Amino acid sequence: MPMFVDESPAGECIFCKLVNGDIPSAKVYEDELTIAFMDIGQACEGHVLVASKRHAANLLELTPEEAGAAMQTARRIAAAAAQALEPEGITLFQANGAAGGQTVFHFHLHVLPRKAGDGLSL
Ligand code: DGP
Repeated sequence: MPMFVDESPAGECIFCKLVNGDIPSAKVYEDELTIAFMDIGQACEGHVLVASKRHAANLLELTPEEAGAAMQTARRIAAAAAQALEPEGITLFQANGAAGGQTVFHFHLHVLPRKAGDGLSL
């Protein structure tokens, strides 16, 4: 039983379409379990999403292996951003369920390179 409502099950899910290459994305990394691509909204320069390849609505539906792989990928992206963009900080953000601020119901986490006073509110 899912913990929160999955408002975009696998067949209709935009990130599943993106993983399958049915819609375009600016992909920056992929491995067996995860994919990383530029967020369409670019809340800040270098805003990347790390998603599970398998459709899992949120963090609670990931296997421990997928959760570990997602964090490894986030670390890779953060390291690349630190080198390429020289941010002053990096925020990881991850929402679960509509009430938790999630708008795409396929597990992903945000990697946000930050500058002091950038005005980004999460
Ligand atoms: P959240 O609100 O945490 O569920 O984040 C969803 C993010 O997904 C939001 O920052 C915008 C992004 N997004 C939505 N649709 C697309 C898309 O088609 N392509 C890309 N690259 N990002 C998308």
